[in-house]
Amino acid sequence: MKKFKSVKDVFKKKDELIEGPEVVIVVVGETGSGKSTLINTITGSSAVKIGSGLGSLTKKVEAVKWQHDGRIFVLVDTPGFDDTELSEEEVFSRIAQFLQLLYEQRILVNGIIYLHPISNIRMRGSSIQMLRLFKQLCGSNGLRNAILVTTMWNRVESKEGLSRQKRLEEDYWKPMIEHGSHTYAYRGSQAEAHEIINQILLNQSTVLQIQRELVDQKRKLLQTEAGQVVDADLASSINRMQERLKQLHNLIDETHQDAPDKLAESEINEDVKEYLSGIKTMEANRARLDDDYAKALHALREKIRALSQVQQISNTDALWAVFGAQQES
Ligand SMILES: Nc1nc2c(ncn2[C@@H]2O[C@H](COP(=O)(O)OP(=O)(O)O)[C@@H](O)[C@H]2O)c(=O)[nH]1
Ligand SMILES: [Mg+2]
Repeated sequence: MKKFKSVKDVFKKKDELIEGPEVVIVVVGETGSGKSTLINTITGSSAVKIGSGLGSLTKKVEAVKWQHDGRIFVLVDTPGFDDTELSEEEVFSRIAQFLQLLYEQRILVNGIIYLHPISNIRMRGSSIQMLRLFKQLCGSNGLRNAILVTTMWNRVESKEGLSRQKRLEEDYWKPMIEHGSHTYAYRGSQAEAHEIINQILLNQSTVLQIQRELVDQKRKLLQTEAGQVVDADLASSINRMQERLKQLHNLIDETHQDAPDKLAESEINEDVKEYLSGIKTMEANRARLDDDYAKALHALREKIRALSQVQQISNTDALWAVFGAQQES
């Protein structure tokens, strides 16, 4: 006689992290680093739009389904943290929403690709910041599934590129490599893009640190390690603006004492107004971030639920659909 499963077994089954049928690969990196191009090269299509170099194109987290070698891949395009229109916290929030919804459905991430243009002459402050955020998104376990990929090799002299790559590996990327991240110098061919995919297929799929924090530990967005990085950024931007405001006030005093100049004074006053309103907006955004995140997440969950009911598809397929997954084969 077939025995019923014990309650414990049923629960174990439910909570078990099973490797889904899809291989999930998330692509991140600064705007213009070639994220969308890489995804299109992998799939051999033009599923995602490529930037012209002015401003950024991918505003949303965008999933592309791709069938290859009898497997289904989901390649996830993301906006850069340095987006021209979206704030860093908004981009972070959108990526976190996607990752949270993914893990709520117990879908694990197989690989996370971090793109860095080798054509960048120096590591800019924003690149260092982005790297810091990336490390905290992944956490030390997740970093094993990260591939740090340099792009834009045809924009640098080979020798120079190699010396920059060496510098990255020995310096900025070192802690990540020590945690098991791989590196790849990507010169743009499809064969190389598929090598990156093959490297990812060797990974055991993983839960990223931010997913554990948001879902298992029920932390608020700003209380996650990555959230703390973003919050510190926000705080320092506000500080910088307040410093500038102080300087403007001093300037007004000086202008007033030296030679009262109404025109100069009113111009400075305009600047003061601008800074004040900028500071106010940033402070309000910072205070609202956790609530906005919860609201956006709730709306997305509802959307997924409704779509799965209406179209009679699984929650997972509805999740892909909500994030715009188009089928590329
Ligand atoms: N030279 C060179 N250009 C690239 C490479 N990858 C992308 N591009 C170009 O860089 C620009 C930005 O690429 P895109 O994929 O939209 O970057 P994203 O913002 O990270 O998605 C586009 O004009 C691409 O054609 C590359 O490996 N080498
Ligand atoms: Mg893009």
